[in-house]
Amino acid sequence: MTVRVGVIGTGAIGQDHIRRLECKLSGAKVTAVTDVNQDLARKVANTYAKQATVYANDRELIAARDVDAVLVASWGPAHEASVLAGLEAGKRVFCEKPLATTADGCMRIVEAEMAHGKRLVQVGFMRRFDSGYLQLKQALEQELVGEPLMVRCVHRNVESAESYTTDMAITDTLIHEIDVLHWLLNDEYQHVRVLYPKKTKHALPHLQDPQLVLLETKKGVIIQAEIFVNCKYGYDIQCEIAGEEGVISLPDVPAVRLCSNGRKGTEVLQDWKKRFEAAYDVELQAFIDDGLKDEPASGPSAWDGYVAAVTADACVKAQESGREESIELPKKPAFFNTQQPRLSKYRRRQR
Ligand code: NAI
Ligand code: ISE
Repeated sequence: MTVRVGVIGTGAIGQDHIRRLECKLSGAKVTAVTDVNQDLARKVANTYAKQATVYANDRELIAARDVDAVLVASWGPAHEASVLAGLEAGKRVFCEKPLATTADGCMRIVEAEMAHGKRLVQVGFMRRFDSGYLQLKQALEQELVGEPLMVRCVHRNVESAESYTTDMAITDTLIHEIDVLHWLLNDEYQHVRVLYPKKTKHALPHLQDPQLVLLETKKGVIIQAEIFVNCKYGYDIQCEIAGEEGVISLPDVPAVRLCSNGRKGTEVLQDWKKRFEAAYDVELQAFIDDGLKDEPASGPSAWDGYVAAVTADACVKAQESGREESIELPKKPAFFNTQQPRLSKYRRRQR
């Protein structure tokens, strides 16, 4: 059996996902694509998915009889409408982050999915499938460092586009830390503060860069997250958790060690694409496998998308107020209590 996928948005990550569905993963076929830039959609179909039909818009693609599942990789503001239309048609939906650009929008998706009665949505929070984060999760579950007390993480990009604004440090960049850290710690956020260190000369006048986000969880863990999107030297993701009995950190990205011209070192990745390549493969295979088995979606849920949006809103408020802001969430509906499958399953796949 094959899950026939329709892809909405054929830009950077849309193309990557089409390629992995067609060439790397099993049990999937891209049968349809669309993009508001129709020339791009045709070009991408012609390059990576020759048998796919190019549709004029998301509605026509979602309605197509040979589309079992929809992959939303358009711009954030377009996500909500496509996800809701997918759910209305009873189709499985994989949606890149953000699930929707507002917490209310995410809640509308949560409610639509619950009304449908079966989990069909997976959000593209791929770090939960990354082998480094999975090892951290296992170490915490095995209590290797005892109770976690503090987390220090770093999210650095070489440079940001002109269109990148101060709030996007939260909604586009920190959003990955927001999702992965509460999952890792099995905890909930309570308060946030944002500090602006001295601004780098490499940031455009409208952008505050770097930023330090201080999140406090209900169990009292303090997370210090640095967002620095014009760091110049590379794409760098770090995470260190200090517990009562020791410290654990994300493993280094494997890279050749070069000794030359009196120096010893390794290259640093220049963008996000390679850093989480294996995690993107595994998250999408999990989505396809759920479809093949006709099981409820088991990856990051619409509720996780909602939690991320509520937390991001509080972080943006804290950016603007300069004060500590509260993060308040309603109780998680039992509908979303299904667990992500055993960690070992994903780790085996990434070896
Ligand atoms: P992009 O700008 O390269 O591509 C977006 C594409 O969507 C464009 O080709 C645009 O024409 C198309 N589009 C916009 N509105 C549309 C609509 N209503 N219907 C159909 N097509 C539409 O952007 P990129 O980098 O591919 O990002 C896409 C999404 O994926 C964003 O939400 C972004 O946050 C997310 N993303 C996630 C990453 C991850 O690590 N999980 C990494 C990069 C992006
Ligand atoms: C991008 O939008 C992503 O989602 C990447 O995963 C992230 O690390 C990068 O900083 C963002 O620009």
